[in-house]
Order: sequence, then structure tokens, then C-alpha cells
Amino acid sequence: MKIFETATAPNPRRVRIFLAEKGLLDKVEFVQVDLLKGENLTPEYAAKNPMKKVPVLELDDGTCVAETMAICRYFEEAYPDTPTLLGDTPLEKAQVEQWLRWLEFFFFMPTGMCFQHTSGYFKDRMNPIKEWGEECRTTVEKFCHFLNKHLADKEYICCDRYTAADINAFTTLQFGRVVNIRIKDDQTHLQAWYERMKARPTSKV
Ligand SMILES: N[C@@H](CCC(=O)N[C@@H](CS)C(=O)NCC(=O)O)C(=O)O
Repeated sequence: MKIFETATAPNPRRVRIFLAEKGLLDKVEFVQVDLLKGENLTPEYAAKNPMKKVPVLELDDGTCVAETMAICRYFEEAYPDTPTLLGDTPLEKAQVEQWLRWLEFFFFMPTGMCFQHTSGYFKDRMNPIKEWGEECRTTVEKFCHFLNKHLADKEYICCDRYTAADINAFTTLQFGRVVNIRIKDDQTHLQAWYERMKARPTSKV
């Protein structure tokens, strides 16, 4: 199996941490795709993922699966003897899914938009609108406030244990640092949770 990814990009990082938590990193060959050089925009790459994004999982028979959480879902189902990260019971699965969607819409996506629209990183392939980037920053800051309150009496985001929701929130906060989004001094619960996540050996992959 291969995963086409970019080591510095946040979506592939979510997959790497997911695999590391399951002890499956060595099942996969990681192939680097240089986004700045546009290696994801070539016809060969588009044949793997018509959306031209990383990551992409390529199975040994050549079948490709794109989308971070779809790739994570594949490994969750294909390796049932590894620690589950997407919930065990119907209720847990629903709770993880609820959080994944909140995190995607109100945290990860606006962080990505803030990055794309204020850094100029992809200015060769999009029209950055600084005001929109700043609006997205505000959305992210509001979500940090919400998360801080949520974590006041919890060790993990949901299900009383480590799940993909923790991975996605953690990687989003680390990505946000690139555009100077930081946990505020008074967000002590969020900071304590962040330190717990950072202390996990898998946070380094
Ligand atoms: N919804 C996709 C988003 C993937 C995505 O946006 N990946 C970024 C890197 S983190 C990318 O490939 N950007 C390249 C580009 O937009 O040209 C997922 O969850 O995998």
C-alpha cells in the first residue's frame, strides 16, 4: 500500500497520527508529493485523485481512495484488531462522527481558509481574499473558546478516551500556529488537553 502525501501538510498528518496510534505505519509506503511545485496538479496525480489533493491511499491492486477521513475509515475497518479511533458502539460512532463534522466545518476548514487566504501560499492557483481569511480566523478563535469550555471536565474530546476527534483537533491547532492562531492564556482547559495530546509519542509523526 502507498500513501501519497506531503509531510508538512495537515491532512496527511491526521492520517499519519491515526496510523501511528494503530501501530500500522509500517504497512504503508509514504510517497512525497511537492504541493508547491504542483506535483498534485499533473494528469498522473489527477488519475489517482481528481480533486488533486493529498493524501491519497493507493492499494496494492491500484485502487485509490482520497479524503483523509475515508482513508482513516479504511484502516479502522480493515484492521479490526487495532485500537479503535472512530468509536465502538453505535452511540460512540455517532458521537465521534458528530465531533469530526464540527471540527471539520468550524475548526479545520476555517483554519485552512485563514492559511490559504492570508499566507499567499497557493496564490499561483487561487485568488486569496485577505478579509475572508481574517473572518475565518475569527471563526477558529470562537471554536477554541467553545472547546476550552467543553474540555473543562474532560480528558478527551468525546467517548472518555482518545479518538480521531482528538487527532483532528490537535493537528488543527498545530496547523493554526502557522498563521499565528494560538490558545489564549485564559483557555487553560484547552491548553492542558493540548499538552496531553502533545505528550503522546504519536504526536511526533
Ligand atoms: N477534504 C480533503 C482535503 C485535502 C486537502 O485540501 N489537502 C491539501 C493539503 S493539507 C492539499 O492537497 N492542497 C493542495 C492544493 O490545494 O493544491 C481531505 O480531507 O483529505
